[in-house]
Amino acid sequence: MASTLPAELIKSLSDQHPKPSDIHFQYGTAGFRTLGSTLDSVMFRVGIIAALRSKKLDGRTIGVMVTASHNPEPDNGAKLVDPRGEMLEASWEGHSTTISNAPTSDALIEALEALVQTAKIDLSKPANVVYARDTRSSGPALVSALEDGFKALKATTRNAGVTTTPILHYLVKSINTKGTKYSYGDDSEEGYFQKLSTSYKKLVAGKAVQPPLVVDCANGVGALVGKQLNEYLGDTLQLVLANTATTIPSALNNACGADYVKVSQKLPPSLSSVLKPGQRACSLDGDADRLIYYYLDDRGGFHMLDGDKIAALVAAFIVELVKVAGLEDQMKVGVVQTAYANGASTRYLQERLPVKCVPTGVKHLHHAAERYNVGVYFEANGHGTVLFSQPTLDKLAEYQPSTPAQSRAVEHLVSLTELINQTVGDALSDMLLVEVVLSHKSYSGEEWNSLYVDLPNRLAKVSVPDRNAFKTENAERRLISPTGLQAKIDELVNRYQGGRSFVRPSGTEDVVRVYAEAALKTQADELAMRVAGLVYDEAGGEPAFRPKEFL
Ligand code: 16G
Ligand code: MG
Repeated sequence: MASTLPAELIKSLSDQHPKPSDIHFQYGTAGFRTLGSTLDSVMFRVGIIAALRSKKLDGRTIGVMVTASHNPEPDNGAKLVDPRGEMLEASWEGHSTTISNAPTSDALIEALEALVQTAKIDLSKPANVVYARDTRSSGPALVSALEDGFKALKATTRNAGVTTTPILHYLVKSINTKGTKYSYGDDSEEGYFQKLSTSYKKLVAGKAVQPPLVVDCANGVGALVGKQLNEYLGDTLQLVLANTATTIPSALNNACGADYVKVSQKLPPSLSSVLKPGQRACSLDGDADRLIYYYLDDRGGFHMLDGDKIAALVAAFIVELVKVAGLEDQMKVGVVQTAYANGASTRYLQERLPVKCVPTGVKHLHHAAERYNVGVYFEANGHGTVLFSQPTLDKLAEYQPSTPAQSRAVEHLVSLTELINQTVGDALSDMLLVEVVLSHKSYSGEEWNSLYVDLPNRLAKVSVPDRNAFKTENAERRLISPTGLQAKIDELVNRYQGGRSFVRPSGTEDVVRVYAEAALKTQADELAMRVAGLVYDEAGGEPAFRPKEFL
């Protein structure tokens, strides 16, 4: 290989971004994520890693997103995006962790040299990176550390500014497919808005305009992007944007946003004076890649429509279109869920199409969904999308329908492939998708909600000294370690009608998570509390909830 690493340049820049000696960093489920104030050295190194990853892939453009999603404002993080807009290849997660923990500049250079050797990176190749950040106040300083990393490897870069995670994924794929027959779209924010709004307008043409939709932007970047999308949509759909305070740092994800709604199963208090009974509303998270819908009934009762309900709505709609199009035999639709999927949703879906359960985390769902012709994947927390395989896209393009009904269904399917951001779950794209289905079916929130009745459920978490002591199998539905704990959980679960519960270590926080569902709400709460108690007894942790909550 012709070139070597510019060690002097790396060292002089690295000395300006020393690694804190007392912190061990980890590239987890969603990249690096921790307190923003500790991430300077990590960001510098992420810049280098992104450039090396691009060199490894012959100069194809790699993405870096600076965000901590639904986490509190003081947190921040970085996520690398591979050329097709998907998550970083798993083996590089380990490389990233190793490099982020090299204690000194010299150790960093040694670790980088080792990576160049083991991954067989040709340093003479170009490096291209596109990057963006969310609205967090720690963002600008962290981006400048990231840029020093790019400089250290003399990468060619493009700053996509403040934008959503899904738009960054869209840009990566669009840049890498530009000028090819598989062009994903124009590689600009405008291209994204055009693609989404044009396909939305095609899909709802001739339908009654949906009533205004309240959108809780979590006081994050979704507010900025939602405002622009609103303009592109014009009078085809009115978005009433709420929680748009992007410049008040403490407001981000605070008592609002998709995670707040999903976990607390409550309306964000800020919406209580905005939302009218029967009106649809949805919440995005801090980087706009999750979506949860809800509405209030006439008596003010709150009803949540989470990722499972979105999967049910969307999958049934696509299956119907495929059938009307006469493509049933050639286009197999399947659904991917995780153990968190409500048991009632799994039952509903299994009656209609194949359903697979995989471990938590987008990369697992995404890869499993790629195995279907049309793969619908959603996590209960509202992260998800629909993937159309390349042969499926080709088939849709070539297909000769024989009736007007078939032809309309095929046109709709083609427009759906454009409306849906297939690189990653995208709250705004998913929101338009939901609106399309509601409009086609003339469903109110209440009618959508009645597709199936959620089993009451409860999430709890327990802080433990070592979450790595908890190991799972069968897509996280059973514990294999600590030994004996699963048998105790089984014994408890058997005592509850419709009971189901599982325990898994979190991939993003130093806690163990507990999920429970049962036929009655009080029983789901009690089961979660008891299983959390078992975990606590086993691991000597702290239940991160007050038992009072369960009364
Ligand atoms: C991350 C994952 C999300 C998952 C969540 C689980 C990505 C991009 N995001 O946010 O899919 O649901 O972690 O968190 O993979 P946990 O492991 O702490 O429960
Ligand atoms: Mg997010």
